[in-house]
Amino acid sequence: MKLIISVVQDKDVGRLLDSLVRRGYQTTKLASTGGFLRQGNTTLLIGVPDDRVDDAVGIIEQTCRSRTEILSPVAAPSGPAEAYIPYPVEVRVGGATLFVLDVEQFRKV
Ligand code: 2BA
Repeated sequence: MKLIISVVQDKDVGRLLDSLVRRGYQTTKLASTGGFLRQGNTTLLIGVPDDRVDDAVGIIEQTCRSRTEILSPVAAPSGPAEAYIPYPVEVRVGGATLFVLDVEQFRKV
C-alpha cells in the first residue's frame, strides 16, 4: 500500500474529491497553508493499493490546474530588510505537489 500526500489548490479540491470518490478512493482532507505564499491550500491523504497509484495520480493530474498568483510585498519596511520584497511578484502555483510514501502498516481497529 502507498500513501499519496497531495497538496492542491483550494479551487481544485471540490472537483478532485468528486473524481476520487467516484472512482472508489478513500481520502482525508486537511486544511493547510503554503509556507511561501502563506495562502490556504488543501492537503489530501489518499491511501491506495500499489497497483492503483498511477490511476490516482492520473486523476490528480487531470483535475489540478496550474495558476499564476501575485505575491504582494510580504513585510512592512520596518521589518527585517531581507524579508521585504517591495514589489509584487508573479508566482506559478500547482497543479499539485505529490509525495508517494510506502505504508508499513494499514489498520482499522
Ligand atoms: P507555497 O509554499 O505557498 O508555494 C507556492 C508557490 O510559490 C510554489 O508553487 C512555487 O511556485 C513558489 N515557491 C515556493 N517556495 C518558493 C521559494 N522558496 N522561492 C521561490 N518560489 C517559491 P508549487 O511548487 O506548486 O507549490 C504549491 C504548494 O505545495 C506550496 O505552497 C506548498 O504548500 C506545497 N509544497 C510545494 N513543495 C513542497 C515541498 N517540497 N514540501 C512541502 N510542501 C510543498
